[in-house]
Amino acid sequence: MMQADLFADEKRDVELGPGAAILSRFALDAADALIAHIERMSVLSPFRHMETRGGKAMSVAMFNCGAWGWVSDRSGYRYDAIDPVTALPWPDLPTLFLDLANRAADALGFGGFVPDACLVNRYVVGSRLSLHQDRDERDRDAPIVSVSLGLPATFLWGGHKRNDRPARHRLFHGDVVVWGGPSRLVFHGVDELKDADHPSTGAMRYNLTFRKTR
Ligand SMILES: O=C(O)CCC(=O)C(=O)O
Ligand SMILES: [Mn+2]
Repeated sequence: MMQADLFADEKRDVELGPGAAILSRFALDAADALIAHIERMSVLSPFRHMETRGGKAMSVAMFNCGAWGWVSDRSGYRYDAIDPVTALPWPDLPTLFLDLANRAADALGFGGFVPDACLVNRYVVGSRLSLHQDRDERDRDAPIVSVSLGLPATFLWGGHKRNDRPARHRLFHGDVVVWGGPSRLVFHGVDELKDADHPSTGAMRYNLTFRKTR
C-alpha cells in the first residue's frame, strides 16, 4: 500500500482557465465535519451505483442532498426531487455545506451562489469517472463547486471538445475546485483511484459537487 503523496507539500492555488481554479485546502478546516455529515446522511439515503444509459453500473457510488438530486438510469440522466431508492426526498443540504459552497464560489467572483443540489460521490480503489460535461442543470450561469475529501485523486481538466487532451491535477483532502462562466461546460473527469490509507477516510475518497439546477 502506498503511503506517500497523501497530502500536498504546500498550499498552492491553481488557475485552470477563465472562471476556474483549484482552491488549495479551502475546505480543510471543515473537512472532518463534512465527512461526519456525509456518513450521517448516507444512512438516510444510501450510496448506490447508478446505471448509465447503456445499463452499466458506475464505479463511483453516489447519493444526493438538497432539493434536487442527480439520477442516472437506463432512461438517461436527470434531476429528481425524490430518491428512487427510498422514495423519499433527499436529505437536506446542511448549512455548513451551503456556506462553504457559497464562499468558494465567491472567491472566484461568483457572488450569491445558492446551490439546490449536492451530489455526493464515493470512490474506492479503481473507481474512476470518465470525461464528461456537467450539463443536466438548467442554470448554466451558476458555477460548479467541487470539494475533495480523503484520498488524493488525479483530476482531468480537458477543453470544450471531448477529444481535447486533458491536463492532470492532483486533488487533495480539503481542496475545492470551482468552474463557471466561460469554463462552465469544460470536459472533466477523475482518473482511477490508487490504493492508500487516509486518516480521515481510510481507502476512500469522497467528493461533493454543488450545483444550481434551476
Ligand atoms: O470527483 C470529482 O472530483 C469530480 C466529480 C464530478 O465531476 C461529478 O460528480 O460530476
Ligand atoms: Mn462533473
